[in-house]
Amino acid sequence: MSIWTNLRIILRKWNDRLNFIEKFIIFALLVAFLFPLTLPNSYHFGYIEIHPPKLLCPHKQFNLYRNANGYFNNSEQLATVDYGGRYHNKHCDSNRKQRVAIIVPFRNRTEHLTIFLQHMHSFLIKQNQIDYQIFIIEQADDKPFNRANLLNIGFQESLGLEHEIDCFIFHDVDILPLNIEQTYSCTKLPKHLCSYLDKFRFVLIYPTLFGGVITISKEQFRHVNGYSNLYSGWGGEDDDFYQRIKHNFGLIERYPQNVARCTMIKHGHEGQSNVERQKLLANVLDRISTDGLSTLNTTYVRKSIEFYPLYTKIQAILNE
Ligand code: NGS
Repeated sequence: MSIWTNLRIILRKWNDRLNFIEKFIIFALLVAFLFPLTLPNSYHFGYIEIHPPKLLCPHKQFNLYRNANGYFNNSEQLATVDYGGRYHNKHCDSNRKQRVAIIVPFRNRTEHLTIFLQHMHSFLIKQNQIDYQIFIIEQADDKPFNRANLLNIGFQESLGLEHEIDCFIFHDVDILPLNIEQTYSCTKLPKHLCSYLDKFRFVLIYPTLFGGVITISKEQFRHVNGYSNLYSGWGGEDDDFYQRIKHNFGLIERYPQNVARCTMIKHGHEGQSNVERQKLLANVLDRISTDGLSTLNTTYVRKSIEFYPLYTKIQAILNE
């Protein structure tokens, strides 16, 4: 007897034994189970995979040169950057071009900063997708490093200098894009860039990872009240921010694995871990409106603003 005949006998027996309500419940359970299988894989895990926007006018005349360590470094391109780390390409005046602030939290990583600036300017000018300015936000005190607090400060201070910014890229200083197709600009939802790092053999370490490099529009960032200011020391602040985004917008975006590839500059220990992070992560949603941009002014004092050829540096002293 074939499998199909066996199945028909079993189904007929069931049909005789089960009443209408039982049949309906089984049908509903089957639909509930099968429907999600028709959605893209990533959807189940809180993110949606999107294709990178097509580049508006990539630079034909420049090539991406790698130096001996494999990082991009094209001095011809670096010469086109304006003081303060601003870049505006007059030859590609599309009104769809976004004005972007690249915000980099920083302390004691001067050798990374040099590599970062050369690599990022070379990469972004070759892409020629955005008008941008690089802001280095330095924590000028000895307290535990507070990455998220510095990102909020970068948001507020950069807008104080440049009112026209409409998109933000929050960027660690030790992460560098490898693939020119990874378009650096804001898309519909907040987006995780560099999801696939060489350090982790280009595997996404967990589906809700939202650290390293992200893009978000000015309105979206204001809408979630920015990052929490309370994560002093390493870890958790990006997971907190993911929850804020998920709560307000439902999903984050990512580019596919062959596109969102980045390298991490090798270095030693991350610094002091935040032992309070699990406690904070337990009540993220209760704190959204009372911890973030709305309370930022109580958390720091601006020490200086300095303009260098490849970046603008803002120093802040944190209160706690
Ligand atoms: C998680 C951290 C995140 C961090 C991620 C990747 O465990 O803040 O590792 O870190 N979350 C908590 O500690 C709760 S990485 O290895 O890339 O430095 O971003």
